[in-house]
Amino acid sequence: MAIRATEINWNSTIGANSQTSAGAGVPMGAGFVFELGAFANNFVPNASNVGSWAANWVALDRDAYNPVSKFFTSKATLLSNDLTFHFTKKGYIWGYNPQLPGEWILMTNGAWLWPFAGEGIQPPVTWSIGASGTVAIIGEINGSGFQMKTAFVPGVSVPDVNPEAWKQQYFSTVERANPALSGWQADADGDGACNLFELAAGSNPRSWMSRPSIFVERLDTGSGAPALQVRLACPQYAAVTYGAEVSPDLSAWSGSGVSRVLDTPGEIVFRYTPEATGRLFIRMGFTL
Ligand SMILES: [Ca+2]
Repeated sequence: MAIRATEINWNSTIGANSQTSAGAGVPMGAGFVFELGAFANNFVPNASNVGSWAANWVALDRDAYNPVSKFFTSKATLLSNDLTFHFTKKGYIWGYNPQLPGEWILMTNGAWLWPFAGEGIQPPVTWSIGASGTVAIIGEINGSGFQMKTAFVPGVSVPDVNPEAWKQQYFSTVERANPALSGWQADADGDGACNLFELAAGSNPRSWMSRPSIFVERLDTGSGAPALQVRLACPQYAAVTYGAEVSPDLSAWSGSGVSRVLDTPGEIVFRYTPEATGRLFIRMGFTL
């Protein structure tokens, strides 16, 4: 069988300073994710249609920004020139941070047309944002004192997560065959949060310094007993179903009386409102 593949090396410049919309005082740091992809349905992104980007976005590869060496670099394999990745269509690199919702940069270049993934293995191509001709659709690039600077785009969702692509980002092929390390219930970095929890919360499953940010609170509603709520900072991926349950004894759990009360960008809150007597525990759960 003929092999159809082309490799795309895509990267930013190692060691280059990059910033968030807040400027030099808030450099691009841990949690930023860069995706190489294209927009389906002949969608052309611009600053006026940011609300529709995620729905039309098809990611081919994904890499976490390295805040120490200050760059991202990855190698994508293009297997076919379907309509979205047709060789007449442009490629884009989209950077965002699930833990800093709204900080976005989208970059492209007139030379970034999808290479031909035809018969035989084609020579690799390199798409570097430091190359001449690279432009930012939103955010800024190659400015004074920075290579990339995100813009603040409020109130719109980030691209959804693909669970298998997420695993590939953090686990090698050998590691993905080892459920004790890469299984959804496993805790690869030993920080107490299983891999599924880390995916749901947008944290890094291979770094104990990156943990889901979750809090349980008693809330005085002004009438009756205080309500109990659980609050998670997370990107609200559509691929993940977020839920919560309460229990009087950590044995019998029920979702009755629990509702999702507040969706602000980057946060999910579940609240139990019936008057509680005695002890009550609340937990959040995730399914794919
Ligand atoms: Ca973990």
